[in-house]
Amino acid sequence: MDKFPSTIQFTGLNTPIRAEASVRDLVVEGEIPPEIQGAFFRAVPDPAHLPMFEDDIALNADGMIARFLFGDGHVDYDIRYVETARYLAEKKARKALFGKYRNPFTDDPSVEGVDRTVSNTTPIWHAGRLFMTKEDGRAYEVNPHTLETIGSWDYHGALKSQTMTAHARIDPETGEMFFFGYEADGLCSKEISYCIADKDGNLVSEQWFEAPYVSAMHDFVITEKYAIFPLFPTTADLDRIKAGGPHWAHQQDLESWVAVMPRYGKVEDIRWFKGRKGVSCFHLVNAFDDGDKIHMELCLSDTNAFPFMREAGGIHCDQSEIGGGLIRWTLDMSRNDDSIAEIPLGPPGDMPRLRDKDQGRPYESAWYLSMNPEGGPPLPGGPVGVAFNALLRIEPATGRLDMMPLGFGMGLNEPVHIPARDPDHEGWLMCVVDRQVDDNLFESELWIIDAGNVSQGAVAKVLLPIPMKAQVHGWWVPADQLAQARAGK
Ligand code: V55
Ligand code: FE
Repeated sequence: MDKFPSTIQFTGLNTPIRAEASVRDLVVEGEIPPEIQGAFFRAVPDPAHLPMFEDDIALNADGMIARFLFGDGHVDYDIRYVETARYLAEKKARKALFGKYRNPFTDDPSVEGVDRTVSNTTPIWHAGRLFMTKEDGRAYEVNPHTLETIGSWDYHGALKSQTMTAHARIDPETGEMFFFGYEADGLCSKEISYCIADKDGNLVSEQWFEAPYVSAMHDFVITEKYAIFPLFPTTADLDRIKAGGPHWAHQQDLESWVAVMPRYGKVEDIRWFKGRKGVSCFHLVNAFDDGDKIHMELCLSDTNAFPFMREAGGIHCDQSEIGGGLIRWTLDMSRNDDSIAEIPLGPPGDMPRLRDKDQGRPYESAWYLSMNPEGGPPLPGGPVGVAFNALLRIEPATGRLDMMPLGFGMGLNEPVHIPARDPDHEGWLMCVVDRQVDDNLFESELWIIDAGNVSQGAVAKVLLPIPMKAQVHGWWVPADQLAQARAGK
């Protein structure tokens, strides 16, 4: 291959940029609220080399860690590759050696046994350390000050699971981090690990249980009482993978499941609830206890949102035809049946953002990305292939919905939430907004939005002088926590 493929996975907002860069003193339009002091870390998949296969996908690209650093009226930007074992092996060879997404049988034989995770999904901050995560492997620790990679993270040798989710949940009161890993002991294993790290970052619990099928378990939720693991029927098959095929295929006629256990309990006490057939969900907003009931809010769709996961399962439909919405599932722990009650809360969308303090608790509002019916055709890019063009604020208890619609030719990436000092103020959201200016040419800005008043639009915009490739997830770290960080000391 002598050029990047001309598919959606490598064009539009997915156009490889590959530049490690630093820009100081970005130009700001409007006034950044002075209480915004800290770092907005972003995970950006960007292939360092031409891929081995023409049909490669954005989820398979090397992870870059980007940071917008806010302090004393200045905003600086940095982006660096996460130097995974895979990145370093390919850097040395000056070409791709790892083949298809999550298929080691397509790799160059020279890298057999080398950790093939790409750390491209979520920057996670816990106990003064920054991690870059990808659900097919362990996290990599990154120095939050220099963005240098420190190395693969195994909790000082304590972690047995070979994988760790990109969606950990941190309890706002105890400071514990709850997480899991699927395919915990190898490719296509049904083993799921469930782990707790204490507020100081020590692994204090790791238990394993078996899934009914190997599922692409992207996210999970906690409440004050429970840990809750939803499984949707996008499944892996070792024979298919050995034959060089795709890791995942969606199965429209298979049930979804929800595994529930006391969050400090034993995996032997797991109760399984049965969900609708064929549905798919990558992200949940939150979950909380309500007496004996558990409510959980999911960005649910009728089928898998990723075209290549649908097509591998023989499902052919247009992206715009997929139904779904923000849905509440309720499980009744006092009843002796495995059914799930369901009510709609909002229009289809994804990339939800919750205030950190609301994790696992009843909450008044949250935000997610959706489509503006008047925004014109969506910008091409991102892992699914189309960018969202509206930001929604929802109040699950009242049903109130507010929208920040974007105009024609614009798209946005997942926001982070920054709490305000004033307890009556909902805080701020910050997200990169892209605008198409020419054929395959985009300009981006970082928008700061009043979280309680999204329909008003941005209160300040940071102008970005270099192109931004589509982000996956982000994380906000306040300045005082950064200053106390261990790494780099
Ligand atoms: C997702 C993202 C991934 C992945 C699997 O958003 C699922 C869903 C960025 O990588 O590998
Ligand atoms: Fe995700």
